[in-house]
Amino acid sequence: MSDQMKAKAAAAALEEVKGGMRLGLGTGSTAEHFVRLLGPRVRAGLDVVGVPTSERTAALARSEGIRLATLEELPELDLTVDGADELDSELALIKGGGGALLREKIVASASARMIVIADASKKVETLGAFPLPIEVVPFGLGATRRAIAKVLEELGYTPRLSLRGGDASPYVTDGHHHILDADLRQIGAPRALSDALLRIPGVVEHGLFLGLAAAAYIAGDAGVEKVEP
Ligand code: ABF
Repeated sequence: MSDQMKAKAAAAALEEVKGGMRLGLGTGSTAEHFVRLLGPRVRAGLDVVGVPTSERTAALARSEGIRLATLEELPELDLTVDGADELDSELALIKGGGGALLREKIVASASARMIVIADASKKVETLGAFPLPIEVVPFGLGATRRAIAKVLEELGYTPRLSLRGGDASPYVTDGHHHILDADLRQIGAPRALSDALLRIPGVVEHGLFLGLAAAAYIAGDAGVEKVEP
C-alpha cells in the first residue's frame, strides 16, 4: 500500500521533468520509484542527465539507461527529486535514514529546485519522532559523540544517541563516515539545532534539511497532494 503511494508521489514529480534538465537523483525506496519511472521516458528519447546521491542510486540509474554526471561536471542542477523520513507543513525535513544525507544535501543545495516525494505517513506536525541522523568522521568518534550529547543537553534535549550499526561494525557512508542517530522525540527549534550541530568539529552534516524543499508531492488515500512552504 505504502509502496503504491510512494510510486504515485514519484509519478507526480515526474511531470515536472522536462527535456534538457540536469536532475539530482535521490536515494531510498521512494526515490527509486522515481528513477524507475524516469528510465522508460529516457529510453523513449527524453534527454536528461542525472547526478545520483548514492552509489545505490547510481547503479539503478545506470541499469535504467539514464545518463549520469558528477557535480564537478555539472555544478548546477535544475531539479532534485528525493524522499524524506519526515516532513512538516513548512517542508522542513528529516532525511538520512537511508544513510545518504551528505550527498543528498550537497545535491539538493546545488539544485535550483528540490522536490520531496513521500507517502502520507511521513507528514508530521513537529519533526523529531524519527531519530535525527548525524554524520561524523570516524576519527575522534568518542569525543565527537560526547560533544554532540553536551550540545543537545544544553538545548534541552534528553538525547539518546546510537551509533548506527553498533560499535562492532558501525555503518559506513558512501563518504566513509559514520552516523549517530539522535532520538530527540520533538525538535522545537530546528534551525538552532542545525547551527549548534554544525559548530561541532567532527560533525560532517546532519539530516535536518531546512529551507531546501520547494515543494512536496505527498500521496495518501485521497490522492497526491502538492505542498509548498
Ligand atoms: C532518502 O531515503 C533519505 O533521505 C531518507 O532517509 C530515505 C527515505 O526512504 P524511503 O523513501 O525508502 O522511505 O530520501
